[in-house]
Amino acid sequence: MSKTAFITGATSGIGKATAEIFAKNKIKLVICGRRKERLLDLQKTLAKDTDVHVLEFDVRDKATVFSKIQGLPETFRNIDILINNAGNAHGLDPVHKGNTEDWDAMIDINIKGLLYVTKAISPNMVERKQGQIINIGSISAKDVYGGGNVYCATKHAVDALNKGMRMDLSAYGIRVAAVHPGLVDTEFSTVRFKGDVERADNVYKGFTPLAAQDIAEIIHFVVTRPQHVNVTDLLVLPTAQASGTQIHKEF
Ligand code: NDP
Ligand code: 8X3
Repeated sequence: MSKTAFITGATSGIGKATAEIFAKNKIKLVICGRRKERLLDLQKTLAKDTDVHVLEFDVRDKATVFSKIQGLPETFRNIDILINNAGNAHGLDPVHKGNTEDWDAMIDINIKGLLYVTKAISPNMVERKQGQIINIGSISAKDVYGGGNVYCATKHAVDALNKGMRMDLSAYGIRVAAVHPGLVDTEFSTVRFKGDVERADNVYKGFTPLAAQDIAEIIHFVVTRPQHVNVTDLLVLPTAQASGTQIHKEF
């Protein structure tokens, strides 16, 4: 019987690439995000390979997160794989110049949103004694760079939650793991720099960054290990990136 995966942040980047590779491998999908048109387009593309249900919501909206997940149709209600991927950086300001709205957005999306979705889905996994949760962290969960203050703090929180969730859920046969990417060329920097595409493109110049597909393939590897194998914590960097702060660029 095919598994069902629930992917947050499936409208672009890592989440979308993961949906694509899961679909090719006949995993049923619930794809989520705020941009409904993109979700519907993706549903149309992937429907040739698997069953896809679209769920449009903002992970910050607690009531909607719970009502949408509780309202899933019967055939999509038992989630086997949760990919906690939705998230972004907002701004790169030093702390004394920080924009408190950016801070709220990152804390509310990257930490609280991930928790709401997990709380809405994990009780069913516990009841069925079956499930796998992949939390998308970051090199910023392990390292910190100037201007990364609050974003890095949210990803350090994801790292801690990943360990804590595993402690809470392993007794029920539920696998919890984190994949921590380095620089991946997605819409991430465009969001961080509030639509300044030129500044965003510069982040990925002078070296070969990871592509969303690189991370999606690794996520697929993790979820296809046998039940007794839990790949708990994976840091995946572009070869040119040695740490959160050291990237070898050539122009
Ligand atoms: P993208 O900007 O391409 O994708 C972000 C996704 O998150 C989108 O689908 C977006 O959907 C969704 N999202 C953002 N805010 C919300 C919200 N409030 N409610 C619901 N969905 C939301 O970036 P990436 O693919 O790169 O990022 C995915 C994850 O990977 C993030 O957690 C990020 O922190 C992490 N990461 C990224 C790295 C990189 O270098 N790119 C490196 C390490 C980690 P929509 O806007 O439609 O709601
Ligand atoms: C995204 C990678 O280095 O911009 O988490 O924080 S980085």
